[in-house]
Amino acid sequence: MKISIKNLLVILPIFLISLDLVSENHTVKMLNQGAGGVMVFEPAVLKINLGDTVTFVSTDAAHNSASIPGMLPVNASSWNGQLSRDISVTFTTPGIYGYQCTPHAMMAMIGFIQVGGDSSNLQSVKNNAEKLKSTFVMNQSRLDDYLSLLSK
Ligand SMILES: [Cu+2]
Repeated sequence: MKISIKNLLVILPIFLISLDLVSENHTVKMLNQGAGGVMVFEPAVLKINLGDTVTFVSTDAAHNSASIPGMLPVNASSWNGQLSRDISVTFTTPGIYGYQCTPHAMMAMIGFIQVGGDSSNLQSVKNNAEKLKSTFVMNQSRLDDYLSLLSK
C-alpha cells in the first residue's frame, strides 16, 4: 500500500486518539480505615502501563501522597501532594515507585506503583525498605506484604 500525505492525514489522528484511549486513569483512595487496616491507601499496590495517570483521592481528610526518596526509578520525577487534596501523577518512566502519606508514614501508610511491569529498581527499593520499616510503630508487615505483590 502506498501511503500518501493525504492518507497519513486521515490515519494519524485516529492513531493519536487510540493512543490516548490506552492511557488509563487509576484511582487510589486515601483512607482512615480500609480492607487493609487503618491509615491505608486502597489499592496499596497498583500495576499500571507506561503513560497512565494515578489520581490519589482524598476520600478521608488529613492524608497526602508523597513519593519516598530512594524508592523511585532513576530519573523519575518525585511528587508531594498537599494534605486533604487530590493529586494526579502521570508515570512516564518505567519501574517501581514507593510513596507514603507524610503524617502517617510511621503507621506504614505507604503504597507502591509498578509501571510497565519493570522491576529494574526492585533491589534498590528493598534495600531502602529495611530502613523505612524500622520507623514504623504499627502495621510492620505491610511493607513486605506489598513488596511481595510486585512483579519480579
Ligand atoms: Cu495519612
